[in-house]
Amino acid sequence: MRMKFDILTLFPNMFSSPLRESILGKAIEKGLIQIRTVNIRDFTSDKHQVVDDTPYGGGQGMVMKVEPIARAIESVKAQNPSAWTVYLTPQGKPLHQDLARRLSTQPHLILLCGRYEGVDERVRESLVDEEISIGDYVLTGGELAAMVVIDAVSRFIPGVLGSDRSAEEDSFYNSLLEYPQYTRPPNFRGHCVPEVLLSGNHSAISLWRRKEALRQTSLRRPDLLAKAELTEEDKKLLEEILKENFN
Ligand code: 4FV
Repeated sequence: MRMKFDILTLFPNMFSSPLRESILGKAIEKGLIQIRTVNIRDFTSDKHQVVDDTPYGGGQGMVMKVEPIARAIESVKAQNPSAWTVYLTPQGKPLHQDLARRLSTQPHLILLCGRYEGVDERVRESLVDEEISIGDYVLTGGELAAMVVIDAVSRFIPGVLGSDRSAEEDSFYNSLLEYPQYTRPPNFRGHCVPEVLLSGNHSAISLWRRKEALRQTSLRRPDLLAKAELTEEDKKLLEEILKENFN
């Protein structure tokens, strides 16, 4: 399974290094993912290569023109009509692990990066399949959001995380936060690693990890706990945690 990402942007150089390092860099070398940038300015038709204009009705800032974006999307879809087009915008669906997993089933994603006040509404009406937001804040451009999507989605591609690992084990898997992680030294300035983790008793270790994942989630993201499918054992562990909180 190979996944293709075509990134429509006015700043293709932003993608030169971040996606070439570490796990994603290796995934590209192994041909597991392919990342191409498409410069929207190359699809202007005037000699000044104008990509933005003032908003009808007045107001501050500039709006990205529809024609260059339409031609850019159509140039990619001419090679693959089934490519799925995503516009990164604060008005989009919040990105979360399940959405990233779903997007990873698409063999070819077109990621449209906005700039200025955003794109002409007719782009969203007729050229975009889905809108995604990486968070409730305003960026100067959609490029960083596109990188976040590529990173989160690529982790679901078999072989990207390395043979033994799968994104299925991650945080947010069945929507609990990760349990605490430790490594050598066993004692750092008097702060010791929990005994159970040094015990080699794997059932005790996984029970401890489940309990700590529940504790972290109840403390930091009770909203996630409300959505999690909890087993009877989980509920017993949560009672213990609540008792411990009051002792
Ligand atoms: C954004 C976000 C985001 C809005 C105006 C680009 C900027 C500018 N994209 N999640 N948050 N985009 O802030 O995806 O055009």
